[in-house]
Amino acid sequence: MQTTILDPSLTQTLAAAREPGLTLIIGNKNYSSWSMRPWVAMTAFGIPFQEVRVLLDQSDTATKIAEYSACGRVPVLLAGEITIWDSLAICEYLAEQFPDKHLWPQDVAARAMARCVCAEMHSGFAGLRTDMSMNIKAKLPGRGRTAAAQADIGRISEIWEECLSRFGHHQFLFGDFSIADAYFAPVVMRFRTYGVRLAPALNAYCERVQAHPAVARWITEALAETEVAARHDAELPD
Ligand SMILES: N[C@@H](CCC(=O)N[C@@H](CS)C(=O)NCC(=O)O)C(=O)O
Repeated sequence: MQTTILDPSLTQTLAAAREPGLTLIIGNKNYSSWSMRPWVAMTAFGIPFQEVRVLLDQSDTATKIAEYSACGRVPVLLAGEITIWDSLAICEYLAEQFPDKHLWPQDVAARAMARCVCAEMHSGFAGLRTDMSMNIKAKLPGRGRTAAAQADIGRISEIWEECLSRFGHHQFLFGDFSIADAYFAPVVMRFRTYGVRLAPALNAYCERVQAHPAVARWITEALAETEVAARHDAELPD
């Protein structure tokens, strides 16, 4: 996989990104939880792609993202002439394009629940996202525990317990690694940064997610980043 930091003045960069094959536009690995999801899914399932990283919180971030999508957010997947600008839509597109890789669980009931928990993550947990934003490098134990974040931690624990006991056979949420685990990987990162205490079975799940080669690689690359996004490093609520 090739990584490019985009300079929009280089018009050939966009042309290169439109070459056949898949190009995933992401933000900083340290902060961009939405980027982490499809990146981890693609890496975990051995789907080849080129990576373009756009640095968040820079004066030209919006201009750079606009080169790819009017949505103004990352991740964005370029698949030839097709542009997909939302993490869940990207994961669905990949599952459809690579049916033999089984990105969703194969069992119909497990797959329905996997889609529910991803949709719940995608549209909810605003407390966790606002008050305990992803910052892989940071160590902020005990911080960010607003009532809303605490309620979200409770609901996520409930989801994980149910998935692991009903479908996961105490491995990943639905047994084999799936989009659902990629979807909750940024939550695992937050729980690590903010020192969230969990039941032993859920701690063990977090360990397994962190040890997954795709997640471990994202973490290593996040830790190696030197760029800072001021808004993401801003003071967090106690
Ligand atoms: N619902 C979108 C959310 C994407 C999103 O909010 N991305 C953030 C980065 S994690 C972003 O691009 N923010 C724009 C900015 O910070 O300038 C998705 O699932 O892809």
